[in-house]
Amino acid sequence: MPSSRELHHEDESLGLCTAESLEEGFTMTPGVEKRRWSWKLLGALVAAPAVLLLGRHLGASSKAEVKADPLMATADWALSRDLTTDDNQKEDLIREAFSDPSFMWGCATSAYQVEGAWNEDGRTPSIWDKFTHAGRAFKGSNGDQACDYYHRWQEDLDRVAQYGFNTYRFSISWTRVFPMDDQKNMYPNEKGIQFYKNILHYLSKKGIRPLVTMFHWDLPEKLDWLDEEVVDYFVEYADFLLTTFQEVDWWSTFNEPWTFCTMGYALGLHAPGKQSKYLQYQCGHNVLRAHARVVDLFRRRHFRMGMKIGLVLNYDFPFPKDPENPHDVDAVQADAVKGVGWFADPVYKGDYPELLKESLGEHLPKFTEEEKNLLLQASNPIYNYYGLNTYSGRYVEAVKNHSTWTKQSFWKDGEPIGFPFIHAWLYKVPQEILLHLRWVNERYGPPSILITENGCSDPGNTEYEYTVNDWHRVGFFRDYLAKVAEARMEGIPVIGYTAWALIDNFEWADGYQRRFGITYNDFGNQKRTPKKSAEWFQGLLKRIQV
Ligand code: GBH
Repeated sequence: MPSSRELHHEDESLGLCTAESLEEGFTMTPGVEKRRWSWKLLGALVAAPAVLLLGRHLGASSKAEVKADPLMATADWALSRDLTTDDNQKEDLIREAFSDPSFMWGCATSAYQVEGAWNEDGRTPSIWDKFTHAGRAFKGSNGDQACDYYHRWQEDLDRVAQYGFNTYRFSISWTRVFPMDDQKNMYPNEKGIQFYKNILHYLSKKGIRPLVTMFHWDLPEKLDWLDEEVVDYFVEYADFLLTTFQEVDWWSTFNEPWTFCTMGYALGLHAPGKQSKYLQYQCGHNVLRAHARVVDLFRRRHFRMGMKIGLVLNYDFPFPKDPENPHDVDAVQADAVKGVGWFADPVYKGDYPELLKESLGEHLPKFTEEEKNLLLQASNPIYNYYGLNTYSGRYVEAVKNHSTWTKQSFWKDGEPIGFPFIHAWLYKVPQEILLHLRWVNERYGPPSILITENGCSDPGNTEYEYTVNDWHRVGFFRDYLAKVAEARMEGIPVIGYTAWALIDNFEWADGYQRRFGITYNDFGNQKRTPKKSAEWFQGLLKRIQV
């Protein structure tokens, strides 16, 4: 991999990724560098309308070369959009809006997705070991080795530093540090603890702030989110973490309860693989109880000034399928209340939203008065932040003009809502992050918002050359960040942004077929290569002087 000096040298041409370079990501024609430079020069000289025309022309002339790509029809559509705005202006905007040196710039991983070493040094199995060993992930893949980060973490953290980030988000593997025996007793595991101690020590040496997730889906195999006892177990585990890792100031309890409850208990596509109509609400209920109790414990026993604890919620903000239809417009609100409000209303308002109560009736569990009070404490502005994960945009429509029965889709009139990275769910819609931030800010007024995940996979093509020259990802980050910049300028308290992910990793049910990293990983020999997007971040962060 290039040394930091090589990267530094190269980044001179990287901070400024033009529309054409993005286009090159799709065409893969040689001579990228030269054309990019001339484009840059041109861009500096001509006015916006001329740029636009030229861009269109370039887009059209490259059509023949990319015919073979099945994504071309839509890629062309997405590019014509990208070419209508000036990338340099976006980067100027980003630099201006994020000049505050205390802004947290980071990248992220999660334990099961990168660590491997699934049965080493006393780690006991989690529901994801069980699920993948039963062959439930893509092509029977699993996280047994993953990125072998358990043994290679140091070179990976060197990269976090080299790229210029001041923050690193990762999760702790519950059963590595606090395994469970056959009688369901949990006990500290020295070797597992040491692994994270080493990481924390190394990060502190490098001046990188750790942002630690207690739970990113790898539940001990013997537990189940449907049983109430899981709440006590989680509180005991969290108490152990807060006691053992006092060097950590920034915590989050859960990553994406919507996802692990819905995918794990309604759709059955994630561990533990159950399918049902309503069990996800039982899961969510126990997660919320556990969250409230852990924050209470944090407040009473572990809090020092400057410490933070939050919940990380995912959502992709929708657009009305027919903006002229008021029912579709209302459907957007209903969708957001059902998607975000399911978890955020209890934390910021002390109970589930009325809409959810009405539509689910007896299928939605109820909080006791005591639980409601405890939940409200979880959003105390002294330590609370809102952790926001977001990726895609969607259309929603009201079914039979009934705004609370919503249906989602990604296409309209034969066109996708944005460039499709994963047809099932990931489309590039930068505007959604702005609408999403506004909605969260207005409804909950959190003291601060931390964007804990944002990023994209490769759009189908996983060849090495294409994957490493990931201009599509540069374009994704740049466009979303420009929207976050707008949000900052509107006064929305976004205090950090951590890109998903530091490195290509085990993408849950999708196995290794989806690469979300800014660092390429060869899963055969575990050799890492920084992608263009990593170099782009490095250039950007150098200019902002993080
Ligand atoms: C995040 O989830 C996770 O936190 C992270 O671990 C993961 O690597 C990353 O995103 C990339 O996926 O398969 O059509 O049923 C993002 C939210 C919610 C997106 C569930 C995918 C499944 C859609 N995810 N969704 S589908």
